[in-house]
Amino acid sequence: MPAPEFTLYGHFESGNVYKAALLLALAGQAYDYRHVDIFAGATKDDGFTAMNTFQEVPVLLHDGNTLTQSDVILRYLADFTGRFGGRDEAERRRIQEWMAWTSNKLTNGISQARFGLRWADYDLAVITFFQDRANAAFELVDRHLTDREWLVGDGPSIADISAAGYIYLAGEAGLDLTQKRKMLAWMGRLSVQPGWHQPDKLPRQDAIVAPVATFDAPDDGEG
Ligand SMILES: N[C@@H](CCC(=O)N[C@@H](CS)C(=O)NCC(=O)O)C(=O)O
Repeated sequence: MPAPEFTLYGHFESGNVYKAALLLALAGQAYDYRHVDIFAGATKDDGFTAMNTFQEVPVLLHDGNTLTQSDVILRYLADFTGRFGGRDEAERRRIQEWMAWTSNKLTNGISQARFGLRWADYDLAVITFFQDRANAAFELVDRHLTDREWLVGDGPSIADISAAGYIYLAGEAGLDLTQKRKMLAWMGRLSVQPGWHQPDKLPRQDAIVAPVATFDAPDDGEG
């Protein structure tokens, strides 16, 4: 079997890495995976910084391109595979709107509350601020899904993957989703798509070494 075309640098606790890994799986793309020990400062060393000036995971390498920022990675993969990117220009624009909003309100709310609860020593008021931000975003998503199955168009897109990818981690941010019925049903629809996997699939090695894992394309992905 030829080596996968894609290499993903990530950390198993990262929701942003999960988003990229999830789209690779849903689009049926095999990839090599390299663990970056973000808690030991591995994103700050010279080698990593030369690859990603933002000093963050995920990073995706493909065909001589170095992609950073999870939503840019999603757009790149959607364009490359011809899947999940929207059917026409109008849908593409709507998808970009959703991803910009998601990053600012929804992901920011969940990720900061989760970080504050799990790893940092934030004041309760700070955690509550970010939980409120996430809850307001959930309200909006739930309302938007009242009479539709997907955020944009009539099928799953990178807008859904970008938003739902992080919402799967909401429990770790102390957020309760039980009243968000439409949102839960939508996440359920995404989680039965061929190739879908939970956020905890990525390996837990502690050093950047030659690929720590290779994920084959899922059998049931359309490729
Ligand atoms: N806006 C970025 C956020 C990436 C991000 O926050 N990555 C975190 C892990 S979730 C990270 O690498 N943190 C390590 C660090 O900042 O040193 C994206 O969407 O990819």
